[in-house]
Amino acid sequence: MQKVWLLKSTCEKQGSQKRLILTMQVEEYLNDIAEREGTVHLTLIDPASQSPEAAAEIAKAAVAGGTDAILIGGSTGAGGVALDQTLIKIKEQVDVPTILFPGNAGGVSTHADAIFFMSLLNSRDINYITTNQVMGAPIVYKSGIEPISMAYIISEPGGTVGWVGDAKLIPRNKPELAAAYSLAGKYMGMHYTYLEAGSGADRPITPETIGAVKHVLGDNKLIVGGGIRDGKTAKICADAGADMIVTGTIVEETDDVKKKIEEIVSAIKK
Ligand code: 1GP
Repeated sequence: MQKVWLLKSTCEKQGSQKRLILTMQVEEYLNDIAEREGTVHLTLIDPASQSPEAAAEIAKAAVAGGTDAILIGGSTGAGGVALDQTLIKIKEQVDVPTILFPGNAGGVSTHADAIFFMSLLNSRDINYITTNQVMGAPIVYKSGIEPISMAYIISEPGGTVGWVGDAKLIPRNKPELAAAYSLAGKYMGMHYTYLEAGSGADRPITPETIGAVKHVLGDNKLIVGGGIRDGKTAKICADAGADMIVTGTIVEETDDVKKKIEEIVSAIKK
């Protein structure tokens, strides 16, 4: 089935009410895929890891492999000109949504379609819980990019983002702690929950933790990322309750992005 998705801003420029009716906002687009296809696949591209042109080639191959949207962000060096140029080049090559996954307020760019507007709930540092959000919110407001509210929770091993975000890492064998944080995020009105093991983690979030979190979230969507490198692992996470799977490191490591993404996507879709 063709994915009907068109930017609201594009529609407004066209001034067409009819097109507006056909428009899906990014959150609705993701939720729709989760319902129809079982699981969403998101490809994470860090603007600090390659040139904007190389990032655009990765995005194009990932979309050819079946990814549903491109996440753009990173913990260090992922803002400014590199971020803007990466988004511009990616948008020249693909028509799936581009979603910011910011490490701080510097990770906001007006060139994206949406932003995971997230709070790192298990940080010890107020900067990652509310202060960066306060700094970034006016930019999001003025740009018109779509904010998608999200609870961000980092589990062991946590990687760079765990260190940068000063996270009180959820122990791998304590699913009830991850569930309690997720429930708190849901009760505070966050639509999405992202369980993060850290980019390049040697192991992903456990199925027990994913299952415990999804159990309390109910219809709220659960994103799982960090350390997912093959279709089999992605399927274990999806079967445990993940509505969306994020992979990033594999597109930096593989020689054949399209084939690798196809492997993951075919394992997690109905
Ligand atoms: C990192 O969860 C994402 O924020 C992706 O992790 O790079 O290990 O795929 P990987």
